[in-house]
Amino acid sequence: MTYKAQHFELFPGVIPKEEALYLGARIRELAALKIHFGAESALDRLSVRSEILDVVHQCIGPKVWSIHNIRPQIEKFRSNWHRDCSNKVFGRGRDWNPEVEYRCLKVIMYFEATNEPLQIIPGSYYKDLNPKLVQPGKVVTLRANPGDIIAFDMRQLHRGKPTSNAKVVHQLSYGGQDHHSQRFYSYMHHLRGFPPFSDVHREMLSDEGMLPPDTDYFAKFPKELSTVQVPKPRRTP
Ligand SMILES: O=C(O)CCC(=O)C(=O)O
Repeated sequence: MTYKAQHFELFPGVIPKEEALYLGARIRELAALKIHFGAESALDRLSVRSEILDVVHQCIGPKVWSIHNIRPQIEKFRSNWHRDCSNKVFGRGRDWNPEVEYRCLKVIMYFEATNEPLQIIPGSYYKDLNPKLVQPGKVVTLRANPGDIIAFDMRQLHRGKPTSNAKVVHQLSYGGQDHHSQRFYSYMHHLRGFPPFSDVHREMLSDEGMLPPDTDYFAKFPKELSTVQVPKPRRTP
């Protein structure tokens, strides 16, 4: 089924497997040297890579901003069920207004993956589903290989599944050029303290018309602060 139908989709072979494995190895090398992954501009370039943008446009339409990237991760463990959107509690906040299309998209790029690295609860982008009460048969488990992408609506409940070897992933977030994206961008960068895009990265995004404004959304709409939960600032964003 397509993204349009279910608000998530696995896109196989978006970048060639050899390239994915090369980038995965490079990420491991940098991690071993304790070098910040931001130093690797090949990863920043993925944000504007045409094959990845084709996927993004298929899912959420043509005019998008790049709203956040999480540094590449090397991990093996399960994460808890969660939503990535800024209004994490179902029905609370503007992310849940059914009259305004929600177009914030998480893209997980797999460089190395074994088994089935991600689970999603379909329908949780519009239904108040409690993961503890969802029947196991209603959970979708996705398999991904190096070079594959899993893209999903940020409101969908999802969790990383443990894999036999550590998976190496890079998470990219995109959104329509609208207030949902401004809110998410501001939630991550102004409230949660993730660093801004580097100058080189900003230039790349700007050239593609994909650089969001650096507006502090919550300074403009302070009442909406009551609809978001802000974890303690991260020490190593
Ligand atoms: O562990 C994973 O691969 C999923 C990560 C995830 O769910 C997240 O960071 O939002």
